[in-house]
Amino acid sequence: MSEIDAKPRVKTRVETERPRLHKVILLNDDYTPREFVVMVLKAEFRLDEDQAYRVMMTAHRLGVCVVAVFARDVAESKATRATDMGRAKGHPLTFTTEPEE
Ligand code: TYC
Repeated sequence: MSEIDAKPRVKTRVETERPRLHKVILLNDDYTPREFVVMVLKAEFRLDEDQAYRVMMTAHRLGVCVVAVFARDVAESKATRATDMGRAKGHPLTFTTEPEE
């Protein structure tokens, strides 16, 4: 038997990156009633009254507010569902998503 160990000594390492989380962002508009925004935030994002009111008022004052972060598919479907809730009542209420840094 040979004394030479011919096993390969090079290990391959696959570099994996954790998928980025995505923010759901609430956009202000001039038409959707405040109470309706609060209702949608409670229904789709499970915020309580106080959290929903604060998020709504932040978007109202600053133009945008991050609602929450999720895996990409969850963020996109929640943003679509929440936006559609407004559209169903004729409101321009809009939620968008963007990846976290
Ligand atoms: N700006 C709206 C109003 O004065 C209320 C509102 C708040 C709408 C936040 C959208 O994301 C929003 N009726």
